[in-house]
Amino acid sequence: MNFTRSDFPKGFLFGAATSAYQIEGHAFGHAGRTHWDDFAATPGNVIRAEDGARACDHYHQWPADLDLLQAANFDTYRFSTSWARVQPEGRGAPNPEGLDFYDRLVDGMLARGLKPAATLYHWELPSPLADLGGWRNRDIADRFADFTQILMSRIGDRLFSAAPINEPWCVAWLSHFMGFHAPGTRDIRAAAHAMHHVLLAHGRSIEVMRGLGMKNLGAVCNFEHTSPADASEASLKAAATYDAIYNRWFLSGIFKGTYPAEALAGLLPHMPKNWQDDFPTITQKLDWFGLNYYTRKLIAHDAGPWPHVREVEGPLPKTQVGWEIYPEGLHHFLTTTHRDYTKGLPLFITENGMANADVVTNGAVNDAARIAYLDAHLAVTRRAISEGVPVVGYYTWSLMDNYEWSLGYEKRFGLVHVDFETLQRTPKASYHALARALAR
Ligand code: IFM
Repeated sequence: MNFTRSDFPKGFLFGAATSAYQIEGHAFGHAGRTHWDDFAATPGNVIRAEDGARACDHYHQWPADLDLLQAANFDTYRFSTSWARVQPEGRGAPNPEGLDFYDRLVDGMLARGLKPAATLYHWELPSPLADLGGWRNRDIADRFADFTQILMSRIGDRLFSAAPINEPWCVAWLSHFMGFHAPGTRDIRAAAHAMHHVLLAHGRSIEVMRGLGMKNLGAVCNFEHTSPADASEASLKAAATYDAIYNRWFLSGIFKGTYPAEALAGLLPHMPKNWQDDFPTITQKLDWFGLNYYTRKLIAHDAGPWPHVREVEGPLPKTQVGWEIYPEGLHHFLTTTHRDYTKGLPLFITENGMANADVVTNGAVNDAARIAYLDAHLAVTRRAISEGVPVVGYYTWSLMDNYEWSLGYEKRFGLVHVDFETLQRTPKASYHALARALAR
């Protein structure tokens, strides 16, 4: 790595991130069924129909996984909690084993000097709630508030930070308009409802956590740098629409109490009733904001129906999932988020990393490409800090290879290699490089 801890401001936090369904093993501990189990069981949705039943078996192997975080000299660990593990039916009686698991996990982090950074929802919606319409149904916000109350009454007293929902764009747009993630819906009305309800649920959850006296509450959104693929007026407009749906909808909702005009141009007729009345709940005060950033997109005009957007393949080097490597995009979002929306609120980079076709050779994994990727993104982070952007921490995605949703287990984002036959963990060169850079 081309940096050490001392190149960052004192107190800057380094961590790694994971999520519940991607690592835990959902078949264990009497967790309830989730819409990802259903989506994966439907032919054509997920490579080889793989699901999160066993994943990395973190449910049993968590002490060793936390040891890996500690040995890498991380300060903090961003993990998520499974709604269906805590409330198998999505409402009603909690599962004591689920609550005990997260209780032990948080204590395990504290025992190792790791600050627990929790995200309540990272996509595994309990199936019984999906049956009721899931994110299309306004009631989900109240059910999510109940889940927040149950879980945070148990672990909220020991968390460093908490955020309700990971990447609302994926929860709403990717899953209800594009249909690439569970529930695999392709319906503009469902998408418009989900785009709003996900923010309403965010607001209700923040209200509950404030009510419990919790501190350091934030939100985590994902961003894709967007440029027009050509100089035509139509492609400029298409790129602005893409940017509004992907990057500005959630920021505007949370920090301005409005939605961008370019997105409402298509979604307005499909919005839930009286949606404007929910902004007092959605715009709850936050203590920090988290950005997940990986790549950029080139967007051209598409002649089909609204939103008239088409992705065009770009020329930059790509990761194992075909995403262009474009660190400047991270600098762009750090500066514009601070300038236009968060205005001084501490910012975290809550996810950043790359998929690479890593193989174990003689017990080692040489992922030089990942080291370069992390280095380049941390360099633009330092630049943003030197320009006055209040970035206070960086989490890399991910601690270990895991279930990459509809791409199954073959795309590897981890600092630690996981053999999905034996579940053996092998720290990669990037893990060792980070551990050296972060040595205290
Ligand atoms: O694996 C995902 C994660 O669940 C959410 N953010 C992006 C990662 C890589 O695709």
